[in-house]
Amino acid sequence: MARPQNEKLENVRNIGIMAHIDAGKTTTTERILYYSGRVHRMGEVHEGAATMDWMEQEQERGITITSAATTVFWKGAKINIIDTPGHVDFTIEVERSLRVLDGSVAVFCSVSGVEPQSETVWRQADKYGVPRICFVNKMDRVGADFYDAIKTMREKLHANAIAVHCPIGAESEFKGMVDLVTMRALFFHDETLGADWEETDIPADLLEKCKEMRARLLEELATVDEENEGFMTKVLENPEALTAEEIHGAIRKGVIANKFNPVLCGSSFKNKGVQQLLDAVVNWMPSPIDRGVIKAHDLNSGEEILLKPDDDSPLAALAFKIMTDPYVGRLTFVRIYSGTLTKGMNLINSSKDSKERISRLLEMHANKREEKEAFHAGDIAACIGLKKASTGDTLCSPEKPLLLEKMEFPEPVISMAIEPKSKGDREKLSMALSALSEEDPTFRVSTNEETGQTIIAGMGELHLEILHDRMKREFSVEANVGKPQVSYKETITAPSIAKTKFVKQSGGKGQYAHVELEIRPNEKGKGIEINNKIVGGVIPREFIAPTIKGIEEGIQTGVLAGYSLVDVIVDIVFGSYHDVDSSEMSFKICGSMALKEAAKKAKAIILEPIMKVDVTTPETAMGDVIGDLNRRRGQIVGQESSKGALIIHAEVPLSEMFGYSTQLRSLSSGRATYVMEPSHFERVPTKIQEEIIKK
Ligand SMILES: Nc1nc2c(ncn2[C@@H]2O[C@H](COP(=O)(O)OP(=O)(O)OP(=O)(O)O)[C@@H](O)[C@H]2O)c(=O)[nH]1
Ligand SMILES: [Mg+2]
Repeated sequence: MARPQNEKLENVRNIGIMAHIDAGKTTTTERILYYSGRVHRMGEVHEGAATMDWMEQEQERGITITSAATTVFWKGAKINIIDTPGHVDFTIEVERSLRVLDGSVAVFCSVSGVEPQSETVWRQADKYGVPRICFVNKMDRVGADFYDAIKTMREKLHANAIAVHCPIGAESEFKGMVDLVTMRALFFHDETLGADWEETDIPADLLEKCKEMRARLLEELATVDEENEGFMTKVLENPEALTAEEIHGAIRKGVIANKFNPVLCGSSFKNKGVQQLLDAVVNWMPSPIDRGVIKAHDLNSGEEILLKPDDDSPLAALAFKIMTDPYVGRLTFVRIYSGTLTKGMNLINSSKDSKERISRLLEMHANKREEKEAFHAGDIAACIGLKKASTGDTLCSPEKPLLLEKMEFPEPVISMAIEPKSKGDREKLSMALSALSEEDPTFRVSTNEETGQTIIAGMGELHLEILHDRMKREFSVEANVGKPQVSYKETITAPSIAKTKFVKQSGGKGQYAHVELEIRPNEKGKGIEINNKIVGGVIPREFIAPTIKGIEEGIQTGVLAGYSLVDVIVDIVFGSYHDVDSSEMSFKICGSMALKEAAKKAKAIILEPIMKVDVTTPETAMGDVIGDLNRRRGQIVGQESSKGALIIHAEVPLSEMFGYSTQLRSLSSGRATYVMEPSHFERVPTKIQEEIIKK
């Protein structure tokens, strides 16, 4: 099925909007919907009316919880936009979006500049090499300082952040901006909600400043693209002669090469600068072609291949989000890297080795949808009909099975027990838990072996609170939850082996399974790897999957204190079976026993989540704050002063952070604040490990 003309690949932009909480991502996206004609009324976040924040909980709390995708058309380009949440508990939404996007708009508040979560999302974008443009929002707020915001980007993010706008006025006097490429001033009309603006010469009092800023911009562009001698010569000899096209070309090149971050200004709430941001996305952000080829593993030849974003190439799509939609059921969002996806198509889910069929295809506008016959390379599509696909799975055609690079998910750090309020809720609860954990790879459900309790784990208290609330509203389940606890992990520190037999003879058909495993520590953060190294069919093929299932179950419950194991490599190396007595069940049990036996001998240890904590405090309370962090086993990793306050950066075990807000308030007479987010897992001190095991 041919691609529509206005959706030519070079005109497609897949972008994300990311920032610290409350920077104005959703408000900006709402304005984009309005100006591009997608909606005819502006939805305001604080009135609970934002189109993008469509979940009830989002509207009530005025925050984004789940990333939402939408598509708009602007100046001949098709822009797929994903609005992400800023709250740290929902970091997976940013992570999975960055994995499938080609570019990103980083939004900053003009008053605070770079905030802790801006740093986190910036690093995430670095990890995926996603090109970024910067938007300094909220120029209308008291204390707005465009130049200071840029300074913090350069210092804290090491971004090559250079202004392409010069704001006209600030705070309540913010009127618009000078475009440093065209050297024209833009004044927005409040009467038409910013839909119109007037273009004039640069006001006399800003002319000198704009000339300087433009010179700085051109100079930087010349160094970013040293190969373009023509550009460099013009910048040096006759900058006036440079055309807007030439400058746009240089900016685009710098952005796509990840060497340059143009900075725009505006106020989404006051309807200023959003159309210019859209122009920037079209002019400077990469199309899927610019992002180039991506790697895949060809399952027929076993070789690595490179995929071009080409409609006629073999299909390769990555599932990056599962959503249960109240109207259409299970939706799987995919990014198509190559090939064409059509309605009714039969597919292979190569990550799960299963067959799937697409029954319908949808283009999403927040939670509204438009039915489509086909999607093409470079597109983002919502599919209905996929039963088994989960986040990170590869979908491809049966003729050419291939596997895209895996997605990595952070481990949950907080857990709590959950139980149905009544017998009637029991079944509904387990359905709700499985649906919610399918949507969210950072939400895990397990059973405590000793107590039989169901345990849910997630990225923070807000995360679990929202999920608990969703169970009630979307699945009508009443459940009681326990106190939040630290979600520890276990791992091994030495290699070991197990030779395990599971034999039961009690008259009639018995049980027989024999599994030998070799296990060893995996690299930190690399997760679990289970390899089948059986040769000569000593364990027959049909018993391998149950054996792996058993091993996975063993991994779930660990060996020291019931916490799941991480970062372990397991090789299944040998075994035997019995013609009559062996069954899938006996191999599953044996796999689990063998794993536990091996792990017990492999010097297991307990790991605890360490939080990155940033405390902003008046200098007078500094000593007390640091002393207190030290008592909490915290490590101070840095400090800086910012606008008369001191920011202390520390790493502190999560187990020591319960009740911190109350303590911090009393240490600083209510003047200090803090934010924290999960950083990594670390071995707990021996004494504490003993206490955890005793409990
Ligand atoms: N003064 C002013 N307020 C703004 C501006 N943009 C957004 N806001 C307000 O800031 C608050 C947060 O805006 P959102 O758009 O929800 O921010 P967000 O980045 O999507 O927040 P999360 O999704 O929760 O991380 C809302 O009350 C907005 O009305 C702006 O340009 N100026
Ligand atoms: Mg939002």
